[in-house]
Amino acid sequence: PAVLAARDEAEAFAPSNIALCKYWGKRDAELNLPINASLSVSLAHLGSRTRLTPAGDDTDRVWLNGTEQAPDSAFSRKLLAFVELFRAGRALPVHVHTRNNIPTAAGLASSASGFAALTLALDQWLDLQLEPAVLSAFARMGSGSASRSLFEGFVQWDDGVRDDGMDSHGVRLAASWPALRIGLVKVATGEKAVDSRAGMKRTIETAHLYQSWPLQAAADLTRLHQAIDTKDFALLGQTAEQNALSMHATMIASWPPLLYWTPDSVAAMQQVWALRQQGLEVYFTMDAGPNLKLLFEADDQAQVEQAFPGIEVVAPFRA
Ligand code: 2P0
Repeated sequence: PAVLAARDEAEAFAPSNIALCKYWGKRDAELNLPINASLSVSLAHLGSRTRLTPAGDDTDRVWLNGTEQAPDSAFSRKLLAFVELFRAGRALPVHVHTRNNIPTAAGLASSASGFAALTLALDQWLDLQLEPAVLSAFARMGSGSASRSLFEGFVQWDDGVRDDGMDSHGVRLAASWPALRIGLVKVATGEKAVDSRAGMKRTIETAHLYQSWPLQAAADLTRLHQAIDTKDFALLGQTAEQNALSMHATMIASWPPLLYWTPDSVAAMQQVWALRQQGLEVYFTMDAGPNLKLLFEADDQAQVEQAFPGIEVVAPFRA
């Protein structure tokens, strides 16, 4: 687009999201095109807010939670490379201010909400007025899971068939589930040794078990749609938990092995299973890290909070 100027200021928010059917593996690493479609739920008010202003000092600068980031840091370089996709060589130096209100204690990744908020802010700043699906496809190029953070509620990220990836973006599902709750259980914080990008690559390259993953994901996607359509919470929870454990099985079967769990992660899983044996409908999912995200319904919130002190509970569909 022939954009020559930028607005004085643009600001946008995007939510974080938790996948019930995970994204694990790329068919194109440059464009972040996935091997399998995934399905997530966005975390309402928890996410990233990004503000863009023209750089008065003619220098690109980046702040995260109020702290300026070194220009040569991985964070700044990845973010500014993404900005460059939109500027396309035009001289529009920018100051980027990003804030995450995701409790750092929850150990949630912020790249999904961060790239989604940045995409929305860039669209405003450059007055591009791109369609949501196009914005989602752009956000995907920053970080795959960001394609899902463009939307609220349940979101499916389609794998797509095109080489340019323009059919691989998030699509919001019409369904709502007001009683659904997500509990963030902190097991450990701190940087992970192997990030998702490197982890997926290693799994694909070294784990034969990965061959079964696309089949698992496809079957789980069908089951999740059925669960959402019929409001079958047990089916939703079972499917999400089995999907997460299947993804982790492929990681563990990689070489060198990728085990994101700590003994405390396993203890928390066993506690979830024990609670289910006692009749409490609670399930978990896990991403490329040691923390658990619990799935349950509003009626069981008090019991879940009692079993997991310090849990942060999100109501994704509550206004
Ligand atoms: C997911 N994860 O579906 C899966 C489950 C982690 C485990 O999406 O390389 O940060 O930037 O496309 O999006 C995290 O991967 O990876 C992720 P890139 P991303 O939520």
